[in-house]
Amino acid sequence: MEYIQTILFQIPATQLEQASEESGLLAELDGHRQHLQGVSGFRDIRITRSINNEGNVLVVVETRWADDTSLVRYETQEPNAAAIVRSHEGILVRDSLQVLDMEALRTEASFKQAEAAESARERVILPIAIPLGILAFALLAIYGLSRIYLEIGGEGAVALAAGLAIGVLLFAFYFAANPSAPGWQIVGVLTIAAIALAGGTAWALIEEDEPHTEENGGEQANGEATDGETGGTLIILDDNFFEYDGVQEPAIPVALGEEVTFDLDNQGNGTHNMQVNGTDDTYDIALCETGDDSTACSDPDVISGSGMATITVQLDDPGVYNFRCDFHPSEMTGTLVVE
Ligand SMILES: [Cu+2]
Repeated sequence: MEYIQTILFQIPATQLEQASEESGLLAELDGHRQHLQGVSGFRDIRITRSINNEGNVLVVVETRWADDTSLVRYETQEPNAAAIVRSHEGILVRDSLQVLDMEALRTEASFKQAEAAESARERVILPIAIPLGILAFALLAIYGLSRIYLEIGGEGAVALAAGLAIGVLLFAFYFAANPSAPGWQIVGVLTIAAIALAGGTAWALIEEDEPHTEENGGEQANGEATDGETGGTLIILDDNFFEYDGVQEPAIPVALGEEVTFDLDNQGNGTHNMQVNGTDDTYDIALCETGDDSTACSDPDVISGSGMATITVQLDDPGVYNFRCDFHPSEMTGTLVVE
């Protein structure tokens, strides 16, 4: 906030020369300017004059103060502009002297501060923020899209990629055709794209962490692996063990006489497989081959690290059937229990 004292007075044009002389009113006010520089709270003095309709010279003396205390102190101690003017009362137009104290609503200083802040933002923040934003968006696009494509997989990923490419083309075409399109449209589209991308990435990362049971509808509700329409039940292969329902070297219950398919998820780095033996303890061949009539084998019969496979068994006689990994026959074992 700024406080202003405004002194208005008139001098007849005929007195102007005298007022301008060395010891005249105007010269004295000019000299007062020097004195004010040392006064606390003082900001500025402005002396303006104009000729009015009656041929008198209207003089305005404006002093600006940082606070009202400084202004009050100035007004009550001489020398001050009002006292100087009064000491020359003889040359003034009668009753023309007015002294007004005013309060500034918005100072030029605060205008300048606002302008300075604005230009600092334009000069410094925008040139940094825009490239950083573009970089972040590009990284999100590269990383996020790769996760999303991996999670969707197959034709879905191709369709999504094609859709995105068309979308980007339409976006570029629209803004190329409308160079005067307002900035908020671009920002809006990019913001929506970034939100969708972030959401999709989060979804892909969450999906990735979950075991792949649900996509096959596999259930282990009563602990018994059944098949039919529900699809496969999950067996995890890792370095170097089988895991079923959280248990290693598992004994897996299987329904009698039903065709049962298990999903085999190799979560290890090593190569594994699964071969189910008959009720005797011999495995016919070292590495099982799908289609061999005496053993059930994973399909494919070699599952490299992070790979997936299935195995289908139909066990018509009750009993305990051994299974193993042909690559780690002593470590990786388990049983299918048919009752
Ligand atoms: Cu193995």
